[in-house]
Amino acid sequence: MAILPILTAPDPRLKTVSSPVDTVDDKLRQLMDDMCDTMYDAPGIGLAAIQVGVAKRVLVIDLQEEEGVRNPQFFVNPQIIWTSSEDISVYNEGCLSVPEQYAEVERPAECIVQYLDYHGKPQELSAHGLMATCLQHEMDHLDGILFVDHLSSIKRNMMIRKVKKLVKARTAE
Ligand code: GNR
Ligand code: NI
Repeated sequence: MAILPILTAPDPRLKTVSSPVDTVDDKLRQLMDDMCDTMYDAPGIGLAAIQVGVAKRVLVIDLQEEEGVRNPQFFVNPQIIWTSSEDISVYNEGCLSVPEQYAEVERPAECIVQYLDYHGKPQELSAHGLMATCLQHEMDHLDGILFVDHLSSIKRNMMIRKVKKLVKARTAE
């Protein structure tokens, strides 16, 4: 178990297109466990491997709907096979790699995703609400996309500038 450092924008590594995982083995489960610890420590409701510098198509989500009850869900090589085209939702998103910045992002309200679970077993999940938003936010990370990339360049640059300042202030502490 380990808490890993989270990369922040504009770290170029966050723009990496992550590679598919070959096999879900103990080494990968170790990474998933560490990602889980890192997500709870942050705290956040999701984390993609690239946020801790590992360019693999792996993510963990725990919406923490029930207080004090942990329910991490692991997604290896996730693929969105369907998104709603009419039904769009707007959510005030944040990101651990863009700390303390929030903005409304429009995304399909529903999606269906195929993936391998913690044990390498193929699964399919039909998601709506926060789960659908979070899944799409995390899957964007696997393709090197941050939520600020969905905003105007003015808003994006402003947020990146604020993050730089924040990170600089933190390291000066
Ligand atoms: O903790 C997080 N909260 C969140 C809120 C709205 C939409 C997406 C998210 S994911 C974010 C954690 C994170 O940065 N995951 O990549
Ligand atoms: Ni994020």
